[in-house]
Amino acid sequence: MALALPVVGAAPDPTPLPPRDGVVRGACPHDCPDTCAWQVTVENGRATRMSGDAEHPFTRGFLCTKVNRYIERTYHRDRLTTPLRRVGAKGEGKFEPVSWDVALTEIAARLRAIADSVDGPQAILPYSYAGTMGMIQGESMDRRFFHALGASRLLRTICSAAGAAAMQMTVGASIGADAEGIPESDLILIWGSNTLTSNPHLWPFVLRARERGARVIAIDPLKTRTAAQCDEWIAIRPGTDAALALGIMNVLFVEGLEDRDYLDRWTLGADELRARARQYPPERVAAITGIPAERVIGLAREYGRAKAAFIRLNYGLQRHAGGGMAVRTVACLPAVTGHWRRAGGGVQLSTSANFQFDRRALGRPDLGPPAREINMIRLGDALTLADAGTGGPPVKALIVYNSNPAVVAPDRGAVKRGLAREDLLTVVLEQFPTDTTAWADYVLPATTQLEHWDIHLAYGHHYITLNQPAIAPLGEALPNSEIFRRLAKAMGMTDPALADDDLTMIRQALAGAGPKLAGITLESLIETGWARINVPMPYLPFAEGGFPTPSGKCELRSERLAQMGLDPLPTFTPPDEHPDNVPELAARYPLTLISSPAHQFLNSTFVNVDSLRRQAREPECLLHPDDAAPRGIASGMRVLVHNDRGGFLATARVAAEIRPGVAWAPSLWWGRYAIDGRTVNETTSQGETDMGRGPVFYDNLVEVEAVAAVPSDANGIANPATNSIPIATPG
Ligand SMILES: Nc1nc2c(c(=O)[nH]1)N[C@H]1C(S)=C(S)[C@@H](COP(=O)(O)OP(=O)(O)OC[C@H]3O[C@@H](n4cnc5c(=O)[nH]c(N)nc54)[C@H](O)[C@@H]3O)O[C@H]1N2
Ligand SMILES: Nc1nc2c(c(=O)[nH]1)N[C@H]1C(S)=C(S)[C@@H](COP(=O)(O)OP(=O)(O)OC[C@H]3O[C@@H](n4cnc5c(=O)[nH]c(N)nc54)[C@H](O)[C@@H]3O)O[C@H]1N2
Ligand code: SF4
Ligand SMILES: [Mo]
Repeated sequence: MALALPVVGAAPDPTPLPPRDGVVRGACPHDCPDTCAWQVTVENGRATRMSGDAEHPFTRGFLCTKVNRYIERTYHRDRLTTPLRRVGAKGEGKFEPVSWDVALTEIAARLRAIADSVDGPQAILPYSYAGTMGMIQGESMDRRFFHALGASRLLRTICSAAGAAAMQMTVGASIGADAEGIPESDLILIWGSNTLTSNPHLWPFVLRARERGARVIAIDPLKTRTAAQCDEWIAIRPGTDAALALGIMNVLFVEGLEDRDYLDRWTLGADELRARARQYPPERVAAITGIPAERVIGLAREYGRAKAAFIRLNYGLQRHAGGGMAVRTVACLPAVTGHWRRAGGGVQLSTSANFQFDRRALGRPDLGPPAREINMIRLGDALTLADAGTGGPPVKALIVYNSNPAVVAPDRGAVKRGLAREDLLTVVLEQFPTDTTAWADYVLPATTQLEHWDIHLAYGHHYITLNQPAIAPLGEALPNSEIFRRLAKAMGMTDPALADDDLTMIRQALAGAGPKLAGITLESLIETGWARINVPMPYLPFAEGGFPTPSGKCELRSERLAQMGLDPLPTFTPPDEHPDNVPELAARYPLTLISSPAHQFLNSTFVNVDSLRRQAREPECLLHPDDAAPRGIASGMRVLVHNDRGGFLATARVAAEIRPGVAWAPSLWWGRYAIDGRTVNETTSQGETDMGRGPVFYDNLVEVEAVAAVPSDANGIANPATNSIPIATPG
């Protein structure tokens, strides 16, 4: 098998076992709350069928639209199967195959030269996110390597940072209500989430509750496929959720619908919150949110009278300047009504903090000196500013894995200018040629989840899952962990922690784990495939307080936020790009662009899978008829979506499935498959949220115009016009 290829030194074999025919258990690696347990049928060493584990209480026997195509993706004609070295110009995407030995020896020499130069090792920047959520292929040997090297540390904020910080400040951690309690709910609020697309395995629980009489309400500027299935769609103005939650509290307190006992016993700052909520009467809330005052009152009554309301809070409302405060404010609601007391009640944003892996043992931050931190959503600045935007050395080498920053990072124009730098060494570990690999100096072929070991937490349920490799790596592909082991060796790094194999690291992650993982071992997981972590069923995390905050209570008032210079109480923070803040900008760019996931893609993953891309058709922009008519736009017309940061072409769809004043571009298309090579992140900013330094993807004003014909930017990755934009060359 491929692991027996010429190696740099003698790295340990990371995957004893496969290939083996039969049914192999695994875990879906994708960044999705459902973390499905899957079963792969292998015949003659080839994966032939995949299905969701029917016995898994959350997977319930099905996989989603995208991952049903995982075999097609794995054996895709474009799979990278050998290391590549650039031969063409930067961004041209022209490479020659080289051996692992040559690739790693050359990369090691260049990294060593940078580390030994005046810039030092902090001029090396790792860039990764959640291409795989696996603890081993996502945050183990890679982290050890960069820590030992003394490279810059990446703040991995691009998805959940604002919400995670908000939950930490309010309930103490990324812990939430148990989705398996939902059938006990009498009211379900799907708040800023398109469940049927991005969390589909939650839906059967919602349907159970509904059969038993629950009402289901979506709060979303967009009538998503999920909102269309709900009993009611509340079309909130983007970025105004905190005001709605405060308006609900206003009514709850005025009408005596709060749970005084819960507030007295398990919260901090209830009186101050009551006073704050007084400032948000329904009329004011209506003016901010665009939701009629009677509906705010009605919703508050329904919520207050429900016995166990479940709020499925997700990331949509968090991708605005006030996103942290919005999440925090909504997360206060079940403490006001005491819904945490009952199964099916409470809020769920994430359950991830229950998975107490020994992350220090995995990532070994102690292997190297402390280093500067670079926020991943400011990659454009990091690559184009002489001090990387941090006051330190310029970035001279970028090592990308588990991510596709040329598509997913905001302010794509700045990112592309950075990637175009002749003096930047870019190494990309990938399964496929992407917009990002096109800019690489070296591309290293990575295995898929069918080809390597891993262990997975979940952020939407309470089951841990082991992934066993089902087939041998294709071609010369290697797991990320093995690539970093070999690179460390090639650089002459000798710490024994840099040689641990994957199964050893799985054991380390579990050996030092917290009590919620006690008793779960590699061996037990090989036996069972997955296991419920040590929480009761259903899990009522805060039925009797027990908040992991400094006070042990739900912090309606947060002293920590006060110390950070933020309002210690829930408050409404308008979007950065709100007409009140930036009237001149809003006059030129009056529409708020939301670029949330397309049903067929997972962020930028799966865009290259033909069957899924065909279903998604082409980049689209949805507009309300009231916005389309004055612009002379009809369905099917080509439009330019743009602002001062950039623009992209899309095909218009006009329907009353969106709030007027809002536009939707289902995401994330790659430049190479887009109409004009440009994609939605040309328009988004490198701005940061109030908490957690997260992205503000949907805090984004644009204009949409009908266009006759626009010059094509061929593949959008090698456009001479964009490549030649001068940059502030570091150094
Ligand atoms: N099919 C598919 N599944 C995915 C993903 C994918 O790309 N495709 N991505 C995965 C990842 S990485 C993540 S983080 C999760 C994301 O999961 P979710 O956060 O549930 O993301 P979406 O499903 O897009 O839902 C976000 C919704 O928020 C709405 N929204 C936008 N702004 C606001 C606002 O200000 N207020 C309110 N109330 N709503 C707002 C959007 O219109 C959208 O419908 O999904 C994961 N699952
Ligand atoms: N405008 C806009 N931008 C967004 C968002 C949005 O809603 N709107 N969503 C944001 C969110 S929530 C997120 S989480 C980020 C997601 O950003 P990313 O984490 O970058 O996610 P993907 O686009 O799925 O890219 C993951 C890449 O990793 C590769 N990969 C998968 N497994 C492996 C592996 O084992 N090894 C290696 N080396 N590579 C692997 C895949 O082939 C894929 O190209 O995007 C963000 N960007
Ligand atoms: S992407 Fe989500 S829903 Fe689809 S198979 Fe993976 S974990 Fe399940
Ligand atoms: Mo995400």
